[in-house]
Amino acid sequence: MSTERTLTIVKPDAVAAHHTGAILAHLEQAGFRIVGLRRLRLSREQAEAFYAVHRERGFYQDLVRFMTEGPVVPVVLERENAVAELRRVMGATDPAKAEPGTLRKMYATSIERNAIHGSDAAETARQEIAFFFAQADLL
Ligand code: FUP
Repeated sequence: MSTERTLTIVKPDAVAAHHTGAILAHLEQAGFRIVGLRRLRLSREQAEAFYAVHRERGFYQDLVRFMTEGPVVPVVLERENAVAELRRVMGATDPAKAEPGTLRKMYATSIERNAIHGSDAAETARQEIAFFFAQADLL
C-alpha cells in the first residue's frame, strides 16, 4: 500500500467545544502526517457545494446550516492507506453506532453534529483537498 492523502474537517461543533487540538493529536498518534491545515468559516455557497452530493437529502439544509455556524479546520492528512484508515479512526456517521475509541464516539453528539469529516474514497479525497488547498501549500 503506497502513501495516500485524504481530507478531514474538524467541524463547527468540535471547534467550538475546543476539541481541535485533541482530534489533531489523536490523528498524529494514529500515524497521519499533517501536510496542510487551515481555519476558516464556510459561506453557505461553499457548504452547499462541498455537500452537493447530498442536495436531494432531507437533512441537506440543516447540514449546510450546521457547517456554516462557526469556524471549521480542514486538514490534509498523509499516511499509507489514508482514506480507509481515517474512516476507521473516525467511526460511523452516527455516534450511537460508532466503535469505542473512535473520534466520533468520543466527540460527536448526533448524526449531524458529528465532530469530524473524512473523505470516503481516493477520488473524493482529491476533489475535497482541491476544494480547500492549493497544491503548493501541501508540504
Ligand atoms: P460520512 O461520510 O460518515 O460523513 O457520512 P455521509 O457522507 O453519509 O454524510 C455526510 C454528513 O451528512 C454527515 F457527516 C452528517 C450528515 N448527515 C446527517 O446530518 N443526517 C443523516 O441522516 C446522514 C448524514
